[in-house]
Amino acid sequence: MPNESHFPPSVTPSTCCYCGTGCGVLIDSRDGRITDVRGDPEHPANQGRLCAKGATLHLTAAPGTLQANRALYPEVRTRRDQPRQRVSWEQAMAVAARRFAAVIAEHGPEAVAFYVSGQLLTEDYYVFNKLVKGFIGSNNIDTNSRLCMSSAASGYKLTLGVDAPPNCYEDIGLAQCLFITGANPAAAHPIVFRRIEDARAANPELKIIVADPRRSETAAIADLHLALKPGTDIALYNAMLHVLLAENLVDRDYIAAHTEGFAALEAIAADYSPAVAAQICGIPAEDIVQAARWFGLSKASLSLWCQGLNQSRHGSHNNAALIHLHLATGHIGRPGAGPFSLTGQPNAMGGREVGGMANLLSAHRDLGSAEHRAEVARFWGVPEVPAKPGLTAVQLFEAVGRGEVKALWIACTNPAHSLPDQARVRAALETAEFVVLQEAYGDTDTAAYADLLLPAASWGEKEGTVTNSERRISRVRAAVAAAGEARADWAIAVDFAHRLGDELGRGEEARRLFPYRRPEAIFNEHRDSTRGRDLDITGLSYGLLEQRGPQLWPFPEGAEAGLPRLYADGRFPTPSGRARFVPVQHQEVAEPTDVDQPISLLSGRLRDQWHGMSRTGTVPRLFHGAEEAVLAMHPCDLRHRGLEDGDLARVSNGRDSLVLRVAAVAGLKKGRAWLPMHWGSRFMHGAGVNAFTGPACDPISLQPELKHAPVQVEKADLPWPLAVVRAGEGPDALASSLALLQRARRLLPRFPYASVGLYGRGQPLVVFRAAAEAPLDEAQIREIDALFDLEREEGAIVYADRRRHIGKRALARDGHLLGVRLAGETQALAWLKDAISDDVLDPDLLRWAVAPISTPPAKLLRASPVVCKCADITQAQIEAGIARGLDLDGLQNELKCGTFCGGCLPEVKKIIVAKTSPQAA
Ligand SMILES: Nc1nc2c(c(=O)[nH]1)N[C@H]1C(S)=C(S)[C@@H](COP(=O)(O)OP(=O)(O)OC[C@H]3O[C@@H](n4cnc5c(=O)[nH]c(N)nc54)[C@H](O)[C@@H]3O)O[C@H]1N2
Ligand SMILES: Nc1nc2c(c(=O)[nH]1)N[C@H]1C(S)=C(S)[C@@H](COP(=O)(O)OP(=O)(O)OC[C@H]3O[C@@H](n4cnc5c(=O)[nH]c(N)nc54)[C@H](O)[C@@H]3O)O[C@H]1N2
Ligand code: SF4
Ligand SMILES: [Mo]
Repeated sequence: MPNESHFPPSVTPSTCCYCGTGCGVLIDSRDGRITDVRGDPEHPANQGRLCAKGATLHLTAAPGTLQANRALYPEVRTRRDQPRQRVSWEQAMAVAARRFAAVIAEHGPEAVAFYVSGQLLTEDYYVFNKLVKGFIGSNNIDTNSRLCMSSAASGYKLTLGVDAPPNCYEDIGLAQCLFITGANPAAAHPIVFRRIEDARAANPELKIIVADPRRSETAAIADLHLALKPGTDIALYNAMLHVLLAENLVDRDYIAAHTEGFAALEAIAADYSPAVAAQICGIPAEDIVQAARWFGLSKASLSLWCQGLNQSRHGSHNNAALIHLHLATGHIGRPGAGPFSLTGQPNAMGGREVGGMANLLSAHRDLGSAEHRAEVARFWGVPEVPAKPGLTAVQLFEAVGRGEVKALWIACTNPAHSLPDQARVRAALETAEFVVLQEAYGDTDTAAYADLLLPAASWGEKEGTVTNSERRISRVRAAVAAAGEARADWAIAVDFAHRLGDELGRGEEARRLFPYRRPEAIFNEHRDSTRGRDLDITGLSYGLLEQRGPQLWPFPEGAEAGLPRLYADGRFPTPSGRARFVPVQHQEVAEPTDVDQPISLLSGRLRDQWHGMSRTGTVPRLFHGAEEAVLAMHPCDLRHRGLEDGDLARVSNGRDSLVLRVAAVAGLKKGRAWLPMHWGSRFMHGAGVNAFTGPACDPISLQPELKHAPVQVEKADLPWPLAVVRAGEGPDALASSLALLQRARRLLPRFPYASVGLYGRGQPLVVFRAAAEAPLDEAQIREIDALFDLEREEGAIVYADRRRHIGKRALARDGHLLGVRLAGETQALAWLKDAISDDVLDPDLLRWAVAPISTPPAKLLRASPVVCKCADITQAQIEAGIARGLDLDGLQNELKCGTFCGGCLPEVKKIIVAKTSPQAA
């Protein structure tokens, strides 16, 4: 739908589809194609800034990329051993409705389930939730937010009464003490992190404390880093409370006037002296005292947290223990003060607002409350909402595995990557009688299990709203038509509801409940459901968002603006109006390390990749920070195992085993390891980190303990390496690379260690790495060369040392290298990637690519260092711009360097000074 605002037709304001920061973007489009993306200077969340993921969104919408990677039309398979076939929407939806209706008729409504996502728009989410709870007659709908925000939601409800982060981003600049715990915003919320850096620069008094078992990018800027043992947060926060009490830094008046339950917690805190907690957490007692003092003495203390607290067997109590510190000191409801949970997905908040989880109902209502169920049933005009809670993510897949849930509908999430205990999840998906996958990308790990694939419209193609971490509702707008035959998620759900109604003989009812023709009608219904609730948005409309831009909730009818800060009056939405302290105690992680599995494995995010990489995995430059899944460990832990930085190690536990490259990282304590969560079976051999994680969940939030798994790490004996670098060719080199990447995936299961990815800021490349127990034979090598299209005779340069089983082959055209295969000895890969991508190998030196030496030729024109990571601009490009007479403005306009996150501006300015000052000559 075209936007109706004051922007010229080719610029569409929308919202970034990645993290919960919720940055506004301006999408440039021409002739129905997205050509560029910029930060929206008017959007309050980012004021024009974008991180590298947001800044490369347009690349993921290039026509060649859409063709190579997107799900473009519906596909169905009638037998599991056959591939899916293309069908019409008519056929696809008929199959879906028939199969679901048959299961419901035979086994009842609880034999079907929906597993959806915090990346759906609010309107999509609303329809799915109503479909299940208001029409199908069960509560079997849960979402990936169960893996993400459910402990934050239950932590807020336990203490403050409702699920509402009480702060806004402005508070970051107003705080005197920032307590960042279990969060790495430098990578996971980069534009929030820019605000933290700005606050640091503007206020020399600001204290930043980071609690994280590893020295993350965020910890690097902290005044105090508490490298606590994984899973020991409650002991740390209780001990901080102990110090606050001992040093009289609590606010007794606030506690007396606005809270209840403090006495019980005070008694518990007495047991958590800094010395006791120091033992549990493995950090110095003085550091705990220092953290408590800074927190208690500052005029305004703000906590920021995310998965380090939530993804825990005691995630709800982790959250409560942290929120206690704010309640005990009165650091809440004031500018710069409060417990501010960062949300992960772009619309995790919207999902919570529409009640899109197995135990929730619309507008922050609870399924457990008969009154709330009756209110929602009345609002929807249905006889009742069933009382029995639905299955939550982990339970749901267990029920699928037991055959209790027979038909499963998955939308906008990739459970064969992101759920814990992958072997069981994948077995469950095999067991299911009928799996529908509603996806924008047709080749995710989950797609392998889909009997029916429904192509979904995605970023840049769909309309609706999302809510970010600070409760701000933004419009998401379409700049172009959906790729192929893809349809908007809400529209698929509405169509399905009508057809299921027909199959069940309830067609009229379905049309009455789901009359929507546009997302705006859904938004309006959702809005009306919030009347009188804590998140009342009855004052909002698409029109108002259009005119006045994104707005914070609550925004009730008649309000002038949303509320930036909740609880300023000290009244809380609990029955007594008081916030609650919860008696929380330290507990062990579900699966502690032991002698057989002595390493505690942590997992999380890298700045430039998004979850299962369906979208970010199509952008070569987003691989530059990390080309493969690398396990970080302390150098001593590696040395004990006979490993060095860059070696291959076998990582295993009772669940599975994977071969990974290791990196020596001194910032990680001994006994801990860190693995990014992004790589799954499409980019490596094996399921990725969730091969190792277990299904234990928090008893209140039912969020699984994804952050911790015990593993063993040993040297892998795979002496025969293989590496292939291959450039894309033809008019759309990226599309050609993506097609090659797809083909290369077939090789992944064949090697005990294998990894594939993209690379390159000039020519896009596919890079494949593998290692084997024995040398590859001729036939294997020929097959690999054929797969990468390296077997052509013309332009081939070969080197073979049969005795040492080393074989290399390069392919060139017109003096330019197109690709190289290295077998038996692969060190040249390190420089070949840049030499091919940047095309900087002198034509007379092509033979160097296969030479039995690993160093690059001296005449290799060295690649210039990247200065602006977001726009991917090198020092040489900036210098060339300056030589052409460009100043900072000119460079920013032409090259876009420094216009996204702004992090490189000091460096760019330095280069300008160096090149333009009189001494520079
Ligand atoms: N680039 C990028 N950004 C993203 C995403 C992405 O995929 N890529 N995903 C988005 C989503 S959905 C989410 S939920 C957020 C997640 O955002 P974050 O939670 O900030 O990111 P993570 O890397 O998952 O974990 C944060 C930190 O928790 C630490 N940690 C682990 N165990 C513990 C513990 O026991 N206690 C404490 N205190 N800390 C611990 C880890 O070492 C890690 O540094 O990121 C969002 N932003
Ligand atoms: N070990 C470990 N595991 C984790 C985590 C961790 O830190 N450690 N983090 C957990 C957390 S916090 C989260 S949020 C999950 C995330 O896990 P997932 O939800 O599995 O992650 P994504 O890869 O983002 O999956 C979203 C899918 O939706 C598709 N998609 C994109 N746009 C659209 C659209 O508009 N419509 C539809 N229908 N599909 C679309 C994408 O192609 C993608 O495949 O992972 C969890 N798993
Ligand atoms: S911080 Fe980056 S990924 Fe997150 S919304 Fe902003 S641009 Fe998108
Ligand atoms: Mo998340």
